[in-house]
Amino acid sequence: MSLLKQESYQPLTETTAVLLALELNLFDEHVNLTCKEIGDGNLNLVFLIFDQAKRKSIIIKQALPYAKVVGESWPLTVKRAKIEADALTVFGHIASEYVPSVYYTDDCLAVTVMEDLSHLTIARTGFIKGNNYPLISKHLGEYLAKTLFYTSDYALGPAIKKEQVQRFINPELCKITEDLIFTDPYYNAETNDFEQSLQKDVEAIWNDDELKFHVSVLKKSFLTEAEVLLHGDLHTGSVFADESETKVIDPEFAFYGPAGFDIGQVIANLLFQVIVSIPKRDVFLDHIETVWNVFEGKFTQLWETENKDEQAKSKEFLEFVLIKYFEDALGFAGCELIRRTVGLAHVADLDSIKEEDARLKAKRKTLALGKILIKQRKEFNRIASFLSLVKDAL
Ligand code: SR1
Ligand code: MG
Repeated sequence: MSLLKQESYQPLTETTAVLLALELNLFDEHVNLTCKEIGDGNLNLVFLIFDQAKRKSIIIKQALPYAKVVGESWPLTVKRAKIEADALTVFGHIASEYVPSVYYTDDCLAVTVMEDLSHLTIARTGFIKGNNYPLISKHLGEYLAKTLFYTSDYALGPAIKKEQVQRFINPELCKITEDLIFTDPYYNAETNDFEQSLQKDVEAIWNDDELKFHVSVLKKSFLTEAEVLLHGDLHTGSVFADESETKVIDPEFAFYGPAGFDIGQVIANLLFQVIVSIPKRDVFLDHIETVWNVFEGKFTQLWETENKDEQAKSKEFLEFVLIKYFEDALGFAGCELIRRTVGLAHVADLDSIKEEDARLKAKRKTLALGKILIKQRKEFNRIASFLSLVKDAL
């Protein structure tokens, strides 16, 4: 049976995933392959296929026609597999050192066959275990600068950029973000999921009109500002790392949106460790500072040397753009902090704290910091003043 000749979607099993790998000639004939479904994300199947004899392995990722985290009652098309494959290709050209290699994609089966990164660890998991990845923030700063500059009007020119905007229209996954990040946590939505003991804290959010105004402003930016091609879900579960290497995976939420969104997700997901990991607080504050400083330095260099818009090259305009990205990033980071505490999709940094009092304390700090970032994002236009606020607030 040929999986490649089929013209209809079917979910793979560990057996059919091996057949697909063989049919693609990614391993020698008659090889003995093992396969394990290892997906632990919210949406997809992930098969690790391994040739024990040659110690060679690949990943086959397949989109399911529903959100795995909820089940078949939340249908989704599998179009996101094409968005992810296309985004991996674009980001791979721009920042190959930080993106897994793609070997094959199939829009009908909704699969992406790619490099196995199991020699690395998911950054969130490593951080929770107490590992530090000294280069991760430098790498993420560079990744952000390259992907956010090279996909912008200033690198592509407006005509090609508009073609790219069209290619990456991603309404289904944008709706997930619009609902889960910008809408549901701010009213008594069915999708919300928070601890009973936080009821009063969450109600205070629902009743905070000033906060909801600012979230609407940020949501408007997410809905309407097609600045750059975003990864769209750049949390520490989308990053593999070790001491020397960093790879960004899973760009199925990619679309043209405000640059500060990806930066803000990185900052927020490092802030979870600032909040929960008291002995290592300074390590993660330093990581945040490095992400921004490396991003700013590299983005400035690209802006000055590769900008196609002569008029936009002025120092004043670059400063205006960077301040906007920074303020947006803090606002989006605040939204990420709140939604991971109140909304449907949580993070293990907080939920894995076993002792109830400590966990609730961490979640209350997360909510408080989230509110400050959203409401006061325009008050700190420098990374140092932002970091000193974080230290004071915690
Ligand atoms: C239904 S999907 C829930 C969350 O998982 C993804 O990784 C995104 O963060 C999304 O918000
Ligand atoms: Mg993902």
